[in-house]
Formats: sequence, C-alpha cells, structure tokens
Amino acid sequence: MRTQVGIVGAGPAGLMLSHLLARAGIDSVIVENRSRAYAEARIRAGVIENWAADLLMETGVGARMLREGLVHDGIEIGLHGERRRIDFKRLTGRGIMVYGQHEVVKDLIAARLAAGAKIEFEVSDTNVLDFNGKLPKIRFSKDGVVHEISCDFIAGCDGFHGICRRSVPAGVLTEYERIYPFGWLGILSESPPPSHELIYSYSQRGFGLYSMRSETVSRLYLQCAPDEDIAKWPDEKIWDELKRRLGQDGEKILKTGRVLEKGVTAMRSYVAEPMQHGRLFLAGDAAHIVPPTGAKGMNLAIADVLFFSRGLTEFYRSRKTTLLESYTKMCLSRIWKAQRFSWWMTSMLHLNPADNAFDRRRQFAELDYVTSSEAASTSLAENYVGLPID
Ligand code: RFL
Ligand code: PHB
Repeated sequence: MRTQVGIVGAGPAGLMLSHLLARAGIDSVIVENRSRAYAEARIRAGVIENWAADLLMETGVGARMLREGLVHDGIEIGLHGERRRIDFKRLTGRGIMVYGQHEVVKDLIAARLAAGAKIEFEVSDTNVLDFNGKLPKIRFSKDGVVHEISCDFIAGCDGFHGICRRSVPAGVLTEYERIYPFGWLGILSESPPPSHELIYSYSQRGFGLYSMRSETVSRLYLQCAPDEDIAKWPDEKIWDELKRRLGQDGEKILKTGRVLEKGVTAMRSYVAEPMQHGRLFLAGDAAHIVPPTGAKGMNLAIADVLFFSRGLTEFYRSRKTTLLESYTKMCLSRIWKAQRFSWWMTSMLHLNPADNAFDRRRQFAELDYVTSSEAASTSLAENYVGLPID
C-alpha cells in the first residue's frame, strides 16, 4: 500500500489530521488497533475550546455538534459548598462547547469513510520503520496477514501508550513529567446534571467535578487515589460522596440515575521534546499528557494536527519544509501554556495528601481570589475557553 501520510491511531488527532489533509488534497491511511465500535464508544473528554469548535464547523464536521452540543458561557467553582460563577462570555467574549470526544470521533469517522478514506481498524503488531530516510513504512498485521504502508511521512497519533514515541531512538527525546498523588473516579449516568454549567468543586473531602453530555446524561468525577480500587465503590457510595462534595444543597440538586459507565484515571503531566524525528511526527497524547482538570487534552491534539497539516500542505504545494521544521516549536508554545494551566487548576482544586493546614488556607485564598478578582478570573477564563490560535 502507498500513501502520502501514514497515520497511526484513530483518536481525535489521527482522524482530524486525515480530515484536514483530505481538504488540502493530501492522501492518508489510518491504522487503528481497536475496532470502530470501541473507538466510537470510548468516553473521554467533554469540553471543546472555542476555536476548535469553529474549526470543526468550518471544515464541515460540526453539524451534529452544533445541533446536539451544549454551548456554555461559564463554569461554577465550588468553595466548601458555596458556588461562584466565572462568566466566560462577559470576560472574554467567548464560550465553550460541551460535546463528548466520542461524538467527535464518530463524526470524523463517518466523514472520512463517506469521503472514501481508508481506515484499517483492528490491526495488531504496528511498527514504524525507516523514518530517517525518505520512504518511511508502517507495518502491521490484520486477520493474520502482514501489511506494509509506504509513505512520505508518518503521523504518530497513537496516544500515550502507543508505539510511535517509543520507536524514536534512545537519547533523542527529552521527557518532562509530573505524576500527581491522586486520580479521578468518573461515572457517566442517566441523570440530569446538577447545574446547567460545569461545577468544579473544592471541598474538604476532595475535589468533585459535575459535567454533562446532555440535559439528561451527567459525567461526574471524584478525586480518589491514583490506584483506587473501583470495586470498593458501589454506586450508592459514589452518589453519596458526589453529594457531599457539592456542599449543603448537594442532596437537593444532585439527582441520581442509572450508572452507565465507571472508571478510574490516574493523573500526570508529560511532554516529550522534540515532537519530530526524521519523518516521524508525534501529535496529541503520543507527545504530551495533561491532567484533565483544565479540559485541554483533546484540544491540544487538534491544535497539533492543525499545525502539522499546514506544514504538510506547504510541503506538497512547494516542497518547502519551513513549517514542517517549525512544527515542534509551534506546538510547544501552546502545549506549555496548557501544561501550566492544567497543573495550576489541578493544584488549586485537589487535596494533596502532602499538603498541610497552611497549604489548605493558601488554596482557599487562591480560589477566593480567582473567583472574586476581575483580573484573576479573566486569566482563568481566557485559558479555559482556549488561547487564540494563529
Ligand atoms: P487517543 O484518543 O488516545 O487516540 C490514540 C489512538 O491510537 C490507537 N492506538 C494504536 N493504533 C494502532 N497501533 C497501535 N500500536 C496503537 N496504539 C494506540 C488507540 O486505540 C487510539 O484510538 O489520543 P489523541 O488522538 O491524541 O487524543 C487525545 C485525547 O484522547 C485526550 O487528550 C483527551 O481525552 C484528554 N481529556 C480531555 N481533553 C479535553 O480536551 N477536554 C476534556 O474535557 C478532557 N477530559 C480527558 C478528559 C481524558 C480523560 N481520560 C480518560 C484520560 C477526561 C478524562 C477522564
Ligand atoms: C468531561 O465532561 O468529561 C470533562 C469536563 C471538564 C474537564 C474534564 C472532563 O475538566
């Protein structure tokens, strides 16, 4: 098989890249080790930054998002039960789109397949080869047969646990990392959200996040240990804890419902630099991870592939490599700002077991400041809705 850009991974990064390239007349093939059904049902991110929602719209894959997504003009921050609103619209003129990542994935898969694109699902033993030369290859097995794609470039969009980053020779990448001493226990439930906007709640019992997928489906998270045993959390215990972390009126405003899914996610901040080696380019979670508190992961993945698609477009139009050479620099400037914001939101809102009473008072003062100062809340708002992209 021969294509211009071989893409490993059909998450938001790989699918959006293939979509953007097709619009520029560039051919790509995606290989994905999961099934289509699995990729379309994987519950993850829920918040799309303003510019990213615009990009989905402008490139023709945003119609369902526009119909079914929820536009939010702010969030609420809970401080020991008292809730204070940060009005994004007033502070920045912009809002956010609440629409599940798996819905974005569904829309992109449908659009790619309708346009005749090739996505190889359920592959195994993926390998990336010869990316130091001019004809890189992706080798994989499907139904017991070994296949090879030769291409001009490889896009490593295979997430944090993928093979692309690990295929870069030792010594090339510098890794920056922070592991947090807590994780999130998340549920998806058939119940209305407690408020029409997201609530990020700081409480003495630990952090709670009250998000949603629609007016009737909630996505709720509790701070827990990074290796929390989900078996120790029957549904009643989760609901009880979610209510308590919401504060006095938690009992009243948090409606319970059938739990559709539950899981535990550990939290880390991670960046690998550079994001390119020869003709292998890393994008999205393959190159960096943020803790979910800032809702930045999927947005960064989309930003990376937008920059990469511009570099490839320039290359195929003029054979110039100026933008491809500046790929890492372009991406990292945005990534490190998102890293800072995600780390800051995480540190401000979670109870760190290593903290003492001084730290708790300091955290409370910071939340009080952020929710009462125009300057501080504008800074939070501008980062949350997404820094401008050029
Ligand atoms: P993905 O989505 O992990 O996709 C990688 C794809 O590659 C496939 N793959 C392979 N394919 C072939 N061969 C191999 N060897 C392969 N190895 C892996 C995988 O099956 C998969 O299909 O990475 P991508 O595209 O970079 O997208 C990144 C986002 O998924 C991620 O950053 C976000 O989900 C993070 N995140 C959030 N991001 C936001 O922007 N807003 C949010 O509100 C938000 N909330 C979250 C989140 C992540 C969470 N979890 C579960 C980690 C909330 C949570 C709880
Ligand atoms: C979600 O709806 O899944 C979600 C929302 C905001 C976050 C993280 C996750 O910060």
